[in-house]
Amino acid sequence: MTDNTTPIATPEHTVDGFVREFLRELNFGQGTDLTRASVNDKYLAMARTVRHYLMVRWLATLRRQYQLQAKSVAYLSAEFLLGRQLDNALLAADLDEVVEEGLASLGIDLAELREAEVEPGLGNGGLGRLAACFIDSLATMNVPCIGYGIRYEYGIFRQTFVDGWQVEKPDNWLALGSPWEFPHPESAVTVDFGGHTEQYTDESGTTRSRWVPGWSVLGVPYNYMVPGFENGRVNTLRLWSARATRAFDLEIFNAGDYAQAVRAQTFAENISKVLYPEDSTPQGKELRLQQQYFFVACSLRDFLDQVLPHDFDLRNLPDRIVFQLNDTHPVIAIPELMRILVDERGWEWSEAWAITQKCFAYTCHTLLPEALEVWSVELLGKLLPRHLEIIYRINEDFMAELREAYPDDELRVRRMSIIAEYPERAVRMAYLATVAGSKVNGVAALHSQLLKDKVLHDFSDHYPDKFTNVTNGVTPRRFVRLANPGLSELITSAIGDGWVTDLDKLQELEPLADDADFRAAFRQVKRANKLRLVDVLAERDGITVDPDTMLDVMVKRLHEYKRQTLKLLHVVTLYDQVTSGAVKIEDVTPRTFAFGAKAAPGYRMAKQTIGLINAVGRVVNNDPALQGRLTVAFPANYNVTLAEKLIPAADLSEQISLAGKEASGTGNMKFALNGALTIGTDDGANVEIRELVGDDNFFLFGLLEPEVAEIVDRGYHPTSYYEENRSLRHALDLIASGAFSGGDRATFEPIVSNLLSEDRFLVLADYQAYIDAQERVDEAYADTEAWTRSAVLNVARSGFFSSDRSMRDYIDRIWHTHPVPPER
Ligand code: NBG
Repeated sequence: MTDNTTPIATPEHTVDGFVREFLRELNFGQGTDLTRASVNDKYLAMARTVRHYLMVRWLATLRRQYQLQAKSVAYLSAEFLLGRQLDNALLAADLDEVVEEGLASLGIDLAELREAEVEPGLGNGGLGRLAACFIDSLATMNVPCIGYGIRYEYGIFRQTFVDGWQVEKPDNWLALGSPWEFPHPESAVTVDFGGHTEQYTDESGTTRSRWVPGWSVLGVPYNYMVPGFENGRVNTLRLWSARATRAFDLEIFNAGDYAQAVRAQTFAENISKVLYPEDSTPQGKELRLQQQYFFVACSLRDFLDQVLPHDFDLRNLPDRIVFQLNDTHPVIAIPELMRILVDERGWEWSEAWAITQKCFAYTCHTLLPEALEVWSVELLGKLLPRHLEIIYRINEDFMAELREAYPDDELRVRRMSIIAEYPERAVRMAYLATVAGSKVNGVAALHSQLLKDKVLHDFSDHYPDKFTNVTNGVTPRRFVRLANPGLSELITSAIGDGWVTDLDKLQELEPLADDADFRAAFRQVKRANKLRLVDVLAERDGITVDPDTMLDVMVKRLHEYKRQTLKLLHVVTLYDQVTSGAVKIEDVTPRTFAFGAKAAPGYRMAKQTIGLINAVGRVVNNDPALQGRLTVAFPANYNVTLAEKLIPAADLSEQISLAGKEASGTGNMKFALNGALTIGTDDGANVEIRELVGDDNFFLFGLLEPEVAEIVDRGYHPTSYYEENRSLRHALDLIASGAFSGGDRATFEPIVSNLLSEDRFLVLADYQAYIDAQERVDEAYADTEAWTRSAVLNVARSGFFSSDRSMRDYIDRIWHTHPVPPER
């Protein structure tokens, strides 16, 4: 008998094998031939061919998981910022050379096809990219994991500049086909919304509540491969797309209104139409709540009904799964599991609660109070009436528990209520997650400490064992091995290639920091990376960059707390010093200031700041007095693809948030790993980077978190800094004078007056410390050998920031899952 569970064979891992398969895909899959094929045809055929090489592994992984029923992680995340897929797949399957050669033999340039891939921008920034790094690490570490999220039809907007101002364009990433996904419409699940609840009496005479939904939509799963690095494992990422149910439009159609029926379809499909472009500052929009419930309801349904065997006893659920809540976006999964167990399976409340508490863990990603999601009771009750009842019930029990623990402290009990009463009655999702989750973690040591001491202090007091830290990490596959092939080769030639999956091995580079030849080779790699970037920026943006300048980079979302304006004040100060004659241009270190940042479309101050960066850039770049020694480069539409080119070329990494505001940062890690030195505050993961790389190899400046708290408590007066600091005053006056806005004083008035009146993130208080630190940077940079030594030490000492290490920490402290090596 043939083994019908392995019906396919992997194409031959040779140039010929690849070429045959590729041509077959081009002919039979794309329906064209080499003479007629467009670049997109070739790209799609190649991508599908590469997929074939991973398919046997994927099916084997699924089969083995079904047989073993090993405990898995379900990573629930509203965002997965994947970046381009092709190179990662080639790396995982060890195919890059075969494909390059194979294509070349047909007269096709792999580099050209690469550029045809549109990156799936299904995330805003750090949070979504972190999710992508985590699933990469789990696959590489052989840990069973399924990522669950939303297949947004439009990802993060494409940023363009018009006269220096941000204009958003839709990101129609699916327009030319999406070869990395596998749709499964036959496995669609139904998700209900709206309606009301009603009481009824069950067979045993107990009064129970049930949900009578008002409308429903279908969730269609799209599967993506998540290949481990050369280890034979391929995990799954399952993203949900919304469709109208048959009943939905038929009902209306039967009523005779065809146009209305089509509109109904649009209404349903809107749920997965677009990613909300707010980073760290959610807005309480109904559609966003629909998205959140939509994807977790689909995911729970999928896991319980499709992934688990039919006879699975849900009392054992915690042995089989842990649902990791990536921030509060998926927290509605908690009442959803309760509803399934109590309403659909008829469990007792207490039994259901005991199991639910063991199945969830929550990661908090913020310290900004405005970023802690709340949903108004009115909205939640309208959209998910039964879930609201369940949340109330959870809260009732929780309040009773608290009153028993703190009989004389009603104030505290109310403070901790999952339901806020002011300014409107609303559900605090972070509190719900903390009460229900088995663990709560922050994303860097300082952040986790501040969560315990401040944001969730009452809770950490009440549940001391729930709180833990897992410092973020980044995948060395994408951000070193793929993004920086030159450095990868250099490292491998020195210490072998084990570092790709064991990043602590980078420590072995440490002695080479003192080896002049190694340093020279290291500098050569950096220079080659700069030259590559120069080409990319010229081609992509028409920007000219001089590779012989220090590349000083600040790339991240535009947010006041991250303080792009502080960086800008440094640029304006240098400009002022040179143009006023206070400093001779020959004495200025030639620098290119590279910015990359998207602003949330509704965030006015952020958009103003983008306008100001471009305005300062225009003046600085065109001033002959600066002789091209100071340049501002602000390519539009910063994304993962551009990050992979920018980071390896950087000399200086700007991580200058106000202390106590950046939960972790992950860009900071990518720069250090690629040999840039950091100028940074004592914030987020900067703290750990500095501890590891050493004070001599890091430019620390600025107020510490407790100092910030003290100043704010005392009452912060930005004008006093303005009055007392001459160069700060000059810089701000210059902006206010219209020097960067064609003499128009009104254009950037909001930024200046905001800094002078409120300055919520203490830009002015940290200004002088920042300028001083930049002078230390200049001095250090002047000593090329010493600078290179520091850069090498940054690489050698940053192995801790691998997301493989983060995953090990999650496994040890939170998930208690185990690797499952593939069958050999
Ligand atoms: C972001 C933080 C970053 C952190 C990432 C990943 C949100 C809500 N938070 O500091 O601002 O690095 O999460 O943890 O997007």
